[in-house]
This record gives sequence, C-alpha cells and structure tokens, in this order.
Amino acid sequence: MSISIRAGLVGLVAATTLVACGKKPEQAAPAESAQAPAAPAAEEKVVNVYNWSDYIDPAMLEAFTKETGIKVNYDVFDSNEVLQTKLLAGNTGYDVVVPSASFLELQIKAGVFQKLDKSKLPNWSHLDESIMARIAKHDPGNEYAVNHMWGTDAIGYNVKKVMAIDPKAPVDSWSLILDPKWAAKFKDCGISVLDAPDEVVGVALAYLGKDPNSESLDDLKAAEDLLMKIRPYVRMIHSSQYIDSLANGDICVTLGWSGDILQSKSRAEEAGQGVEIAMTVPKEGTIIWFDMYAIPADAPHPDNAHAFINYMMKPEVAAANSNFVHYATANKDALPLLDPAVRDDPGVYPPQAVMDKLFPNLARSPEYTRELNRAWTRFTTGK
Ligand code: N2P
Repeated sequence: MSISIRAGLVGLVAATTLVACGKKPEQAAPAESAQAPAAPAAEEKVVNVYNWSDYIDPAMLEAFTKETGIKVNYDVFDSNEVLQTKLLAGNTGYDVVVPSASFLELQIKAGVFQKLDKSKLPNWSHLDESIMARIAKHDPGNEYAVNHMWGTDAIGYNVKKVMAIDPKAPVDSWSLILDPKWAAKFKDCGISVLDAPDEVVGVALAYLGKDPNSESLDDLKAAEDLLMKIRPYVRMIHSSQYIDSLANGDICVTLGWSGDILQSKSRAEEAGQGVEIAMTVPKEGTIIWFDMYAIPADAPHPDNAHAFINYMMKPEVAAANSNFVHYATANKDALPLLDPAVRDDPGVYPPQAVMDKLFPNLARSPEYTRELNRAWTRFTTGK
C-alpha cells in the first residue's frame, strides 16, 4: 500500500485572520563551484497531498503511484480555515493543497502559492473553459490553480424521520433548518450544520433576502441573530462527521455539501438498514463553490505536485473521482465517462434553472472575516 492517511480530522474552526505571512519561498542558492553546475537533483519519489476528507477515489491514488512510482502521503482536512492557518504559517511540507476558490484568492495575494508550470500539465486541455473562466475571477488567468471538484451547499434529510414528524415539512427550503419553528421540530432527531462560517452565514443571508456576500456588519448581525435562534436545536456543527451520522440515523437534517449528502445516501443504501436519505437544493438558492489544486510556494516536491495534478486531470481519472465522491468535475472530457446515475443526478449537475439560482462565494476582506469569525465563535459556543 503506497498511500498513508496521516492526519485525523479537524475540530472547531480556528478563527483565522488573513495576514500576509511575509514568507517568501527560499530558493536554494546554487553551490559555488568552479565546475559546470550539476543538473538539479531528481526529486525524491514522494508527493505530500492535503485534501478535503471524502473527496477522492483512493484507487486513483494507488493508480497514480503505479503509473509514476511516486508515493502519495495523503492527509485530510474539512475546513478552509484550518488549511489557511497552515498555509499562512508556511513550511507545511505539502506539495498539493485544495483550498476553495474564495479562500485561494487572498492566499494567492499573500504569496503562499507558486505559479503552475502549464508545460507540465498537458491534461489542462480537458478542462471546461467556461468553468475555468468563472474561477479566473479568483485567480486571474488561472495561473495558480486548477479545479478538483465543484459543488453546492444543500439540505440533506432522513425521509422517513422527517415525514413522520411532519409530512408538510418544507424540505425544499432553508426554512427547514433556519426557521426556529421548524428547527425545533427536528431537535430530537438531530440537526447538523457545516462548520464553515462564510457559507452558513451566506446561506442565512440569502434566506433573509440579503446579499449572501454582503460585508455589512448590520447584515452579519441579522444573520447571527437568526442563527442564534436555531442554535438550541442544532446538535452538531461539523463538516465531515455528518456523512455517517445522517446515514446511520444519528441526525435527520443537515445543512451540508452536495456530494457529501449524496455519499451519505449511498452509505445508507449500502448499510441496508432502511435509512433513506434525500438531498434538495433549496428554492431560495444556494452557494456554488470551486475547490482548487494549488502548489505551495515552498513545496518540497513541485515536479511531483505537477505530475499529481496532471494525473488527476486525465478524463478517466476525473470521472472515477466524480463517480466516487458525487461532486461535479470541471473536466469536460470526463463527462461522457461518468456513471449515468452521477451525470444525470440533478444534485451533482444541477439543471440550468437551478444553476441560475446559485450564487458564487466571494473572497471576504480580512476585516470582515475577523467579525465573521467572532460571530461564528458565539454561534458555535452558543453564547
Ligand atoms: C468534501 C467536501 C468538500 C467541499 N468532503 C468543501 N468545499
């Protein structure tokens, strides 16, 4: 087995304020020598990857090692804030990381990534240019990052439990979770929300009819007031545990990520205990986000990082990953290779009418993020 999963999952969000770390990649000075400079030493056959949990087909990691001889050390996280804290501190030891585009934008400005060498990424030709153009709003010219997967925030629910509590439950509306009258009904069977402050507050703002990317502190206060009203009914604030908890019946309603909810549905079906999970994209609209492969400026194995990213851009590899995790790929040549059940699932590839209601998640200013994180701490601690 060439893959090691090193890290445990993360817990509470570290309140992170983006500050330029001032750390520039240290270029090793060439050794002074009277002789002609030696060719650069070949990299050790290792690549250190830090990706979201439940976000890749493990068979693709093994296949990469088999094809290239490069061993993959694979660590996981479930929070942009956790990744960002590490990136800003520097010296992560990682060669490939996967921030969401809204976080990547400021991380690029803070100097934590190196530009991609596209001559080492021939599989770039398979990308859907319209998606990469959307991402270019965060990464002008797509110089620093390439899409791994994209998805949405959505509602997942246990069909039998929710219908037993109230067959009229508004499962196609954020009011299922954000209206205290409804949330109270699901307290005992269990509600979870993501530990993702910008996304949950963004959804709350949209539910309130406000701009989900608003940086108005009045709007933030309105969202916090709303979230505080449902806080007594929320059992879990976590961004990965809910996949199993929903599948095994420990919770019955979640504000989660599209593919994770669909993975939960598959796990419930596989377990054969009669738990039926459904996912809806709420009618008030929701967030669309893009998660991006990028290479830290101080990555120890940048050539291997390029080889890894290029491998993941092969259409058959991107399709295998999308089939496995139920998130959408930006690889246009992977689409014909997808399982029809995934390609035709409106939860993975929403129809145009739903796409039109999705709103982007924009980068927030450091000043706003500080206030957002303070509000989030009050929400998570319930104080
Ligand atoms: C995978 C979650 C990735 C989505 N479990 C977060 N952007």
